[in-house]
Amino acid sequence: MIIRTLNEIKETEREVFAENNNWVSMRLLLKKDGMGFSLSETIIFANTETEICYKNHLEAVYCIEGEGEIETINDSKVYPIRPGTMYALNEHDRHYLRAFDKDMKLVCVFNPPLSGGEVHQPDGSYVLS
Ligand code: 9YT
Repeated sequence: MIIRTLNEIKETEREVFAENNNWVSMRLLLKKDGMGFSLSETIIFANTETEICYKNHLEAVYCIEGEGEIETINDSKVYPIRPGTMYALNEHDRHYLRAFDKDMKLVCVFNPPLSGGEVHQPDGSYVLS
């Protein structure tokens, strides 16, 4: 059994900030934990826009606090994100993720799992490792 709290992983290698400071990800489960997926609590900071395209991963995201939106770049469709909303990037969808005027708190699952220190590359993806 693995038991882990946010308090324990704060200020460790499992607390990862975006290079542009748009978000912080608390990586509760990583590849080395052997679950076959990773699990993060991510704060998307208020009034930010992040371009993302996880070409090497599938990600499911569940919003528990704050409000924002996703805009898919291929077709310019906009989807509101608020507590209780889940989105799954099952087509490796390129998108903008925007948080409105409060921080947005998200629970994020990646398959394959993240290894640790991933931050977005210029194309919005994470390296597969
Ligand atoms: C929603 C999203 O992908 N945000 C970026 C951080 C990511 N959730 C992560 O690395 O945990």
